[in-house]
Amino acid sequence: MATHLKSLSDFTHLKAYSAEAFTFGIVVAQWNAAVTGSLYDGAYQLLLDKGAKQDNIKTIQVPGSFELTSGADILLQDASIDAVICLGCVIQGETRHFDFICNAVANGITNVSLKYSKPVIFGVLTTDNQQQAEDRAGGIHGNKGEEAAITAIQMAKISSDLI
Ligand code: DLZ
Repeated sequence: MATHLKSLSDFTHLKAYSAEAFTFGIVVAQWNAAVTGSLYDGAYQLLLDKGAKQDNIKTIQVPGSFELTSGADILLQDASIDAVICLGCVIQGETRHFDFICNAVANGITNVSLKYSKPVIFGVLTTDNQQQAEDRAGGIHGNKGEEAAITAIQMAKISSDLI
């Protein structure tokens, strides 16, 4: 049964979910590695804290965020994986690269999720500058890698409840 949220910003109930029964894939972009490394540490530790087994967390690295979709596709060829977390950091530059990469990743993640009928989580920071990225990768605005991991656990649970 769906949980009634007091408000849309009330995510406290999500922290109750257990990751013990699930297998996760994590794809990490190497571009802006200091930031994506922190996102990864946050996501990985959160999965462990929620009961996931180390053997049930499969990680691959890809060159940049543009390749996160391919990485998720590769991981999901392993049918044992219940959900994939994509972690990247795209920082606004002076070229239109930013828009192309952000749009491609968002669409690509949606498509790969629908192709395999498995949750693929968008854990990609899209920021104006380096400081905003650091603030969201273990800084003053928390760690978005942890939030991505919580989302992955919730979605894996929803999937398994329905199948
Ligand atoms: C090329 C590029 C640029 C300019 N900026 C970023 C970025 O801010 N974050 C990121 O993850 N990747 C970036 N890349 C690399 C692309 O994602 C991709 O790896 C290359 O275009 C090769 O396909």
